[in-house]
Amino acid sequence: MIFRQLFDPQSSTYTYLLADAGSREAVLIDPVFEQARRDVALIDELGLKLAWTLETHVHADHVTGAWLLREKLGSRIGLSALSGAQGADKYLKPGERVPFGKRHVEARATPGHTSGCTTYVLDDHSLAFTGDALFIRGCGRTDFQGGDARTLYRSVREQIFSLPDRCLIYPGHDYRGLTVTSVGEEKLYNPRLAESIGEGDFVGYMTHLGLPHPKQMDVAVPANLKCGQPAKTTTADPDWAPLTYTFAGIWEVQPHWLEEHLRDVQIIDVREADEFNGPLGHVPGAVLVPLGTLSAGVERLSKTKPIVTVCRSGARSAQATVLLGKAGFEKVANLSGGMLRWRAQRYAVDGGTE
Ligand SMILES: N[C@@H](CCC(=O)N[C@@H](CS)C(=O)NCC(=O)O)C(=O)O
Ligand SMILES: [Fe+2]
Repeated sequence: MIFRQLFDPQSSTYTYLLADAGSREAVLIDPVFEQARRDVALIDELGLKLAWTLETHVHADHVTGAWLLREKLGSRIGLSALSGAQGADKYLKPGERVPFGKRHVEARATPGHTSGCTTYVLDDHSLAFTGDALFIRGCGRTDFQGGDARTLYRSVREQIFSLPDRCLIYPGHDYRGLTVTSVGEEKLYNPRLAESIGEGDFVGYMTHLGLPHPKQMDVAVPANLKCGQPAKTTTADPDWAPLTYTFAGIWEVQPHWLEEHLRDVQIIDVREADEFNGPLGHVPGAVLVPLGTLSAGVERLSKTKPIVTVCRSGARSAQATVLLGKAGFEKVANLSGGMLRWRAQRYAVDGGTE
C-alpha cells in the first residue's frame, strides 16, 4: 500500500492518496480544486494511475478537485447517492466497495454533518477516512446542509466506533495541525463524543457552537453540487512552452524544447562566474546572473519575454524560479536537469571543454 496525507492550508483540508503498490491503481479522497496540479504531479512522480476521486461529502468550505482531475487524468468520481450532487460516475450506497488494484475501501454512511457524509474504511480496517463526521478530538458542525446532531452521534457510535480500537482515523480537516488519531483514542478522549458522553449532552454541545458560516460557502456548495465543475472552463496552466509541474512546486522545461527556442526566451544562468566559464560551458545566449545577485538584478530582465533559469544540476535554478515568481515574473521555468543533462544529451554549448 502507498499512502500519503496532503494538506490545503487555505481551507485546512486533508486530501488522501491511497494506492495499490502492485497495480499502481490509486484513489484520492477529498481533492481540493486549487491543489489539483500538485496532486497530478505527485501521482505522476509516484508512477500511479488515478482510478477514483472520492468525496466524503459536499464540502462547504472549498471546491473539490474531482472534476478537474477527471479532465486531467480520466479518473472517475464517486460519492454518496444521498449527496445530491450531479455529474458523478458512481453514486455509492452504504457498504459499497470501491476497488483499486487488489485493495478496496468500503463506503460507510455517516450522516450528521451533512446528509450524504461518507466514511471510507480500508479493506483491512487499519485506516478510516471520516471526512467531517469525526475530527481529532472534535467533529464537524451540524448546523447546515442537512446536518443533525442526533444523527451524527449515532453515525459515529455505530459506524466508526464499531471499528477496531487500533484503526487509525484520518479526518477531513484539522484546524490545529494535528494529523491522525485512532478509534481507541477518540472513544476515550473526544470531548464531544467519547464513550462516556450521552446523546443529550452531545446535542446540547452542538446546538451552542455558534460558528460563523465558512467564508467560501456560497461559492463552494453550488460548485460541489456539480462535482467541482467551474462555471467557465479556465485552465490557468502556462502555455508559452510545454511545461511540466513538479510535486516540489516548480515549472520545468525540457532541454529539447529550449534548444529549439533559444532566441524566444531569456536564458538566465544562476551559477558562479567560474562555473559559467568552466568546463561544462553554458547554453548559447545565456546571461550570467549568479543566484546571490538575482534579487538585485531583476530590474535588468524583461517581464514579457519568458525566462528559463539554468544551473549545474537544476537545483539552484529551481530556487531562482521561486525568487523570480515572487518578484512578479509570470513566465518562468527551470531547465530540467541543468547543464549536466544539457551536456549529457549533447546540445550545443558556448565555452566549455569536450
Ligand atoms: N473558518 C472556516 C470554517 C470552516 C468550517 O465551518 N468547517 C466545518 C467543516 S466544513 C466544520 O465543521 N468546522 C468545525 C469547527 O470549526 O469546529 C472557513 O471559513 O472555511
Ligand atoms: Fe464539511
